[in-house]
Amino acid sequence: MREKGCSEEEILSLLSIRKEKDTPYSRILSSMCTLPHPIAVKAHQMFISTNLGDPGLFCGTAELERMLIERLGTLLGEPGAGGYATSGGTESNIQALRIASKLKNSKRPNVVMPDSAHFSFEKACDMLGLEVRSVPLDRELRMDADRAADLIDDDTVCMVAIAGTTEYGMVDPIGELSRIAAERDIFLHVDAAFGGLVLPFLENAPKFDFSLAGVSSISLDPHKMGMSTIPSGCLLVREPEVLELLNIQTPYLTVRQGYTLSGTRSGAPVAAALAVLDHLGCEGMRAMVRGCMKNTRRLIEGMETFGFPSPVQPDTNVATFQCKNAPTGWKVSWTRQGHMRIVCMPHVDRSVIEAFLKDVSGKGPGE
Ligand code: 0PR
Repeated sequence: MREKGCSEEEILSLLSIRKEKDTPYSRILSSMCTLPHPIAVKAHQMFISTNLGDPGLFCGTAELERMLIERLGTLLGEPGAGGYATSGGTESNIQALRIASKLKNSKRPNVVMPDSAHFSFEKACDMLGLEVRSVPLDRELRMDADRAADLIDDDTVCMVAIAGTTEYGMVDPIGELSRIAAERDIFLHVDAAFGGLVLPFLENAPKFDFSLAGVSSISLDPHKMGMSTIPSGCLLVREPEVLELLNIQTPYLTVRQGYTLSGTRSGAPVAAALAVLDHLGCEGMRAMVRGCMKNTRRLIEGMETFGFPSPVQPDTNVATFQCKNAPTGWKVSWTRQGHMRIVCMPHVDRSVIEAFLKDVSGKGPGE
């Protein structure tokens, strides 16, 4: 660290030089994050110094967190759901598995999850000493429910299903998995980190939420399709009491106990997430999601015309292609099966899609 501080001008110059090295969102087709909505930025700035780690000091911010959980619980079919704001899908998934493990005391606990599960579950299982039982996917890249049922035994503490897979945007057969979970008394965690703010706003979307009796908990990330600021995730549980299983004593805080994984937690992304949901309302969210799905279909149709078919028709706005090379300047990602993957987030608007397709066709700039 330098001995004498330097001017604000110098600092801002140092920062902007680095910022220019970042890829602009207009070229990022691989991310599940997006540009935050302007109302999210305003809300974030207002709450930038708040700490939900000591909620008694920030009662108003804590109220916003409760409002956010209530809005999302209602959206997901259970207005009385419990939950809290996490740093994202990883923390929510870890906490869900902690709850499930504590609910069922097993000496050799295992978790049944699809091959498509996000790598955060690998971290969670490693931390918690849980055996991973991977369920193969069917031809449409959804978890095979029969195979899942076969893998469940007396030591299964949790079954995981995905609503909007990271790589292919698919939704597992959660109705069927919910029936199996209820029948066999297994905790069912739905990872809707991505799809949780897509599916409720789509027509004819498959059911995935608390309206299915067997669903015990849900991860949902406002910093993905909620256009909130980073880091913004939420864990929701059907029965609020199960959160208390994670309680530890916090003697010198304004509250005596806490169940969150993080200690210090910014209230800024919480305010931002709530601001976007209330500002857009269901109507605005529907329009945003409809636009993303329309762009996804346009991209798939365009790529097919150029001879790059999609391996699946996605349930959400994640498009994948049998295509080996991306045109220069674009940031796409690749699935484990080697497909090109493009997430049609709100910043990937129609003009971005058309510019990308133009470059794929070889008629773009630089050709
Ligand atoms: N569950 C699902 C279904 C996810 O897709 C993700 C992340 C997580 C959980 C974990 O969420 P957090 O990263 O918030 O903890 N999915 C994206 C992915 O791995 C995250 C991402 C975002 C990656 C932007 C790259 C990127 O540029 O693809």
